[in-house]
Amino acid sequence: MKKVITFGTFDVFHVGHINILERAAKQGDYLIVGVSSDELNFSKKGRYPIYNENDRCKIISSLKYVDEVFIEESLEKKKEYIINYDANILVMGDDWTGRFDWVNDVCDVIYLPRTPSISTTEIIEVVKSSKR
Ligand code: C2G
Repeated sequence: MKKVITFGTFDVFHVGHINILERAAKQGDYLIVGVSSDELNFSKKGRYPIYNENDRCKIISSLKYVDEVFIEESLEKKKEYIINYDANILVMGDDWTGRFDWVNDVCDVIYLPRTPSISTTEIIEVVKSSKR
C-alpha cells in the first residue's frame, strides 16, 4: 500500500485545501495529514489560527480523502513523522517548493500547484473589510 503524507494549517477551511487533499490522495492509497498545532502556527505566522487545532483536526478527519490525522508540532520533525507513519510520498503545495527536499532520503517529495486566487489570509481580509 502506497501511503501519502501532507501537512498544513488548514485554517478557515476553503476549496484550495480540498483541492490539495484530493490531489494528494490520488498519489497513493492512504492519506495521512499533519495539522499544524496552534503554537507552530504562532511561531510561523505571528498569530494564532482562527480555528483551534482540535476543530481543524475534526474538520480534516471528516473528509472522505483523509484516512488519518495528527497534530504537527514542529517543521523540523518532518522526517520523524514520515518514518513513524510509514509514508512513501510527501506532498506539499508549491509555495513550499524546495523547502522539504531534505527528507527525500526517506520518501519521495512532490510539490503540487496551489489553487489560484484563494487563501485564508485573503478570506480574513475580506471579512474584516466588510465589517460595518
Ligand atoms: N493550498 C493550496 N492552494 C491554496 C491555499 C493552500 O494548494 N490556494 C495548500 C498549501 O500549499 C498547503 C495546504 O494547502 O499545502 C495547507 O495550506 P496552509 O494551511 O496555508 O498550510 P501552511 O500554513 O503552509 O502549513 O509543515 C508545513 C506546514 O504545516 C504547512
